[in-house]
Amino acid sequence: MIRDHQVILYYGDLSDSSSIVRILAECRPDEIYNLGAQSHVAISFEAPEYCGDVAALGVLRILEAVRMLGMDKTCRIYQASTSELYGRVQEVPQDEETPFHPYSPYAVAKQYGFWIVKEYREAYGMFCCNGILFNHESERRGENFVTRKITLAAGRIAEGLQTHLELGNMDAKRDWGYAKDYVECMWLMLQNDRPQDFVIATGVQHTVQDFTERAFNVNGIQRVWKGSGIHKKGYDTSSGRMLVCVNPQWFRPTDVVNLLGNPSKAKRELGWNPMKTSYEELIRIMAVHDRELAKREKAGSSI
Ligand code: F7E
Repeated sequence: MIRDHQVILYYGDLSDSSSIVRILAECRPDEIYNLGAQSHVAISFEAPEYCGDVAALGVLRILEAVRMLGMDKTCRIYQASTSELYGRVQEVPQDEETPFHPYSPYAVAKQYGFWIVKEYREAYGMFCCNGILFNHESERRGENFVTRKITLAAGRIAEGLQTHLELGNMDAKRDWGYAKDYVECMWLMLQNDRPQDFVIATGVQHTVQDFTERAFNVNGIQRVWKGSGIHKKGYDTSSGRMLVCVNPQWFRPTDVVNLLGNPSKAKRELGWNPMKTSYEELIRIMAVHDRELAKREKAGSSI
């Protein structure tokens, strides 16, 4: 246990029921937000069993611990579900009624989490909700997710610390929002009168290529694209240098390529504003932050 002003950190693990029960027994929380998972889709193909244990059974362990401790009528639970459940999409845009077709070990595990939350709500009357979150990004995003990989590379290339960026499928389309806004919506879901599932998205879609383009623009670099498919390359318009290319190493065995959420229900029933931070502003926040990191790296390396 670590105390840091108002926040107390406990050590526990979603694969370890005893730690979950111990922590909940000590804290007796009013609200639980389960954001825990092995959340990288590509890595779930490398460690599928671990991903299933944590992202699927981990949810069950929390629900059971809450029941065992007699907190099922007092504790509200938020489960981080995901747009990856739509996977090989059945319709565009996706809303709360769109059928699922999970398309990775991660998404299959998350589907169990989604349904077990629904089941405990109906079977035991527990206040538990799924937030079906579309991609939520920020300057705190892990470095191996595509948006952060791009903003970090754009900053380092602008500072002369990196020559180019290698990506996988640049045609994949995502509905990217700002994580800070999405956390507000998670909280609103637990303040609601009754437990329900909600799509949390912006309703705006862009390609990985478009995100890349704009992140470089924030850094004052304009590019021109040549070629297609695995031969697609981005060149600096002023120097003619190749800055972006495709490396099939980043392709996935099955990739989700057309995610676009319809946040109407969250807007209507929770009063949530999906456009608080625009796509352009999100990229600016991330790119400016990561340019600053690159500047510091450069200053450090030249000492
Ligand atoms: O990939 C393509 C890749 O890894 C986005 C997680 O938080 O959001 C996230 O899952 C797209 C994919 O996120 C690279 O093939 C191209 O089509 O940033 P990502 P994700 O897979 O959408 C959902 C909502 C979650 O629930 C997940 O936990 O970008 N892509 N080139 C690449 N992706 C990566 N990572 N790296 C590349 O070089």
